[in-house]
Amino acid sequence: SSKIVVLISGGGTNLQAIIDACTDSNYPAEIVGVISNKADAYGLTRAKNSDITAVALSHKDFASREDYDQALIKEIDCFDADLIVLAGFMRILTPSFVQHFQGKLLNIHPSLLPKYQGLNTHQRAIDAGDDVHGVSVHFVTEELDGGPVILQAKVPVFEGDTSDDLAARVHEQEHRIYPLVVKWFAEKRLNMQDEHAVLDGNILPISGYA
Ligand code: 3YE
Repeated sequence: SSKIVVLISGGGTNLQAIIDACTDSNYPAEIVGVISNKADAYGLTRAKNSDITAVALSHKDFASREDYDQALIKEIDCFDADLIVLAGFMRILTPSFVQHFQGKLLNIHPSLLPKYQGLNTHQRAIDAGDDVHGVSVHFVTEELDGGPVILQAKVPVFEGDTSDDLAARVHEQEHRIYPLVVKWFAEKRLNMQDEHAVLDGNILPISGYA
């Protein structure tokens, strides 16, 4: 089965969704390692609870972003991973990192990209008066949140929603669509071809999968 390394910075609820998916014997992937740039991330405990190798690699122990990303490359290469999944990993990756893992890096971003790249996406959707919001899984390229979109899920925005209300609604969708996209990749049905995500030979995103 395909070997996945998951990168986190925090609680790791998307990590847990993928761990749970992997417990199905028909699921075509296994998590071989979890790496956090924060030593106290609860996601590291989730990994250990499931007997997955958990590594803390703090960016604060390195002199530069380039040095940190080189150390991260070394660490990931030890796992011989087929796929690197960013799950609440809050670091901008250097061009050399992205090039090293070209086409093997996924991220999940809490907006309907290309809307609301960057941070505070739920509050920004509320402030804009959007009545639809959502989440995107995309391939990672050098441009932050700018890589080709693979799959999106939409949620309604209701009157009076707080950012936390909306975040909770979006999280439910994250936990559904991220394991699905990882499955496609593990089945070798999904790849990045120049600036497009391609599933079974079709350019994405196609609505109706999730
Ligand atoms: N890197 C590239 N392309 C991408 N990283 C992520 C997606 C993605 C990527 O598509 N090249 C927060 C925004 C980052 C931020 O500025 N972080 C700081 C560190 C903050 C901290 O350590 O607390 C930084 O300098 O990186 C994943 C999402 C990254 C969000």
